[in-house]
Amino acid sequence: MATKTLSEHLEDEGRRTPALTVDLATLLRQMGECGRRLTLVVRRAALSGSLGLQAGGEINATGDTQKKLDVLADEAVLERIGSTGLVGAVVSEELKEPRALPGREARYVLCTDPLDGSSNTDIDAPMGTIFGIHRKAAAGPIDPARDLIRKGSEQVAAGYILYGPSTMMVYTAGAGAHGFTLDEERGAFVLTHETMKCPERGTIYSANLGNLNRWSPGVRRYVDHVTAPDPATRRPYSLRYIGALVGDVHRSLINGGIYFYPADAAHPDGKLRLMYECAPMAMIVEQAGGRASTGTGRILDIEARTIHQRTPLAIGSAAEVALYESFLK
Ligand code: AHM
Ligand code: MG
Repeated sequence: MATKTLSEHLEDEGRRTPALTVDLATLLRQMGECGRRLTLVVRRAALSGSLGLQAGGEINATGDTQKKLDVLADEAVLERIGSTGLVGAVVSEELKEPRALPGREARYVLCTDPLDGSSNTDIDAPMGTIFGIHRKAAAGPIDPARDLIRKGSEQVAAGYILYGPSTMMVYTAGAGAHGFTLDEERGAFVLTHETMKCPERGTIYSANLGNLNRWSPGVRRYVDHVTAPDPATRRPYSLRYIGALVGDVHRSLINGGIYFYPADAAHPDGKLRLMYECAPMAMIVEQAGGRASTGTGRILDIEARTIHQRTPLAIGSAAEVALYESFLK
């Protein structure tokens, strides 16, 4: 039976991996605490009157109507991360501008989608929290151009928390991706998926096919290909779509397969946001041996221009993402 807690694992890893500093371990532990808190918030949402839209129908930084749970999740992340004094600024899907946090020792920047897949709030379906962590180039006040507008490859850690039948936290600090399941009886995340390996191939594709007619001819030809029967290559692939990136990527990590959200007429740069959705998920999947691409280039190599910029995304099994790319050439 699995027994090692997230805290114990971080201590052990910290001794083995110099990049996993004490401060970084503190931030990862606090994100775990945040996941514990949000597990309760999400589970009790119908009972506590937290389903539905935020009063006033506010529109968040990227044009989505905020749900009550989006706001509660954002507050939980800011509170937990703020309490460490280690983070100088938080970039969040729910905040138009980066939120500066006090802390003389603040050497990190946290990018987060506090509640990803929040269209699932009211139907009791999976959702997640995504985060990526950058180290500031220098101590002192945040310099947006230098500290916030970064490449995904510069992240020092990334993770997600999946609120499903159980709550799981998966993180990487550049030495593999490790998964923990929340043991609610112990009140701790326990290591259940050490050194996760994304299968090289998979037979599931995951995308919002409602957008099919808006996709480029290359993406449509790819869909024709994976749905054409060919037993030798295990086609047709099956379609699965949770509608929460965290859930769809988690399945791809475990079972193999691909998730994609391409550009289309309504989303010329794709829908998903680079800094707090695509880059963290890309770091985790690459650390597990998978691949994350715009369709034509590596997600982690994109130079961000703005904190809320979007990018097309294809992510999952290395060979499946390479196949997708071959149709976009
Ligand atoms: P959100 O951060 O506002 O929840 O949007 C991101 C979500 C992803 O989790 C999911 O894969 C995608 O948007 C679903 O979009 P669509 O409803 O267009 O299929
Ligand atoms: Mg999201």
